[in-house]
Amino acid sequence: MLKKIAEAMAEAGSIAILPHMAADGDAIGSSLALAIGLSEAGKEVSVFLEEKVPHIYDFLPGLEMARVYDGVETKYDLAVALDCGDIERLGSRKPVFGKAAVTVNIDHHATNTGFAMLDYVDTSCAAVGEIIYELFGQMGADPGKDAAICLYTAIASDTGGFRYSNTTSRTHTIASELLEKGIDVADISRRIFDTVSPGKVRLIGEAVNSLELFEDGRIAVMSVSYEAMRRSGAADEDTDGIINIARNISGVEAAAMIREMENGDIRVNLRSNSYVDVSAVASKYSGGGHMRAAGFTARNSDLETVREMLLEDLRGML
Ligand SMILES: [Mn+2]
Repeated sequence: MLKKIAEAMAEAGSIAILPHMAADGDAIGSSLALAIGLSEAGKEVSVFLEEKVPHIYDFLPGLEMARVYDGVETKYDLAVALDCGDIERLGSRKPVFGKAAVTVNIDHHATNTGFAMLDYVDTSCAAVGEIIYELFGQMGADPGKDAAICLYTAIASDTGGFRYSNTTSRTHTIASELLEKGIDVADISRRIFDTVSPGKVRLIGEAVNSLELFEDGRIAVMSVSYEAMRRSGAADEDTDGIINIARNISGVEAAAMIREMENGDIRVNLRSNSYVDVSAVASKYSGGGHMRAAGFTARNSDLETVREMLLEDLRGML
């Protein structure tokens, strides 16, 4: 299938690349790497984003090919969704995908719904970045230093710096080959892992203050109201990774961060350490993800209701 996708891309003149909404390092890094590869192959490439790229990714090569989608419906020969478990993750960009002559879905989420003409879902890959690296091979292309920076960012992001259980020997092999391109690992790591905004530090304070432990400390829940979010001055992207503080507490198996958005929606991020399948909980509420990291959005609800609902689900899984 990956070969078929490479062939379809070779035949296409214009290609739209669509990472999931609230794009993370894997979604953005994979998208930019693919954009660099395809534009070097002479394709007309656009990366359409749902929101502005988080500042920590400002250093990535290829950003000049990316922009926030403005709603103008252009027909592409091929549109590819990256790191999207389902079509709803494309948000306002669904028409760009739907109108393309050929649609492609490249992902690694077990909950992927297979929504394209050409679906390639490999759940054994830690990051979509690994699949894009292989796609370069199928295209007969060699990633240069710029694409390598993007792919390394993608893979390092989704593996938490090669620390999560999704990290495989192949993950390291690919990373090793990316290092051969002369990328500066220390610089990339510092930018994506060790840089925080003042707003994020204040938001961490709010989240930690809200922390509650249940079931002898096996469940950890953090709840952040919109008011707390506003008070901290944090941006949406600043919520990234805060849930790990709860997950990392000794004795905790399942952690949830429940956050009230400006529009009243409740965003839930879930993590587990060894046996609770949080993707099953997320699926129940039309969300998705992986066994150890998943999420969903609850509409027409409130923090307290979602918290109660989740607690019941998580208790049932211990
Ligand atoms: Mn991913």
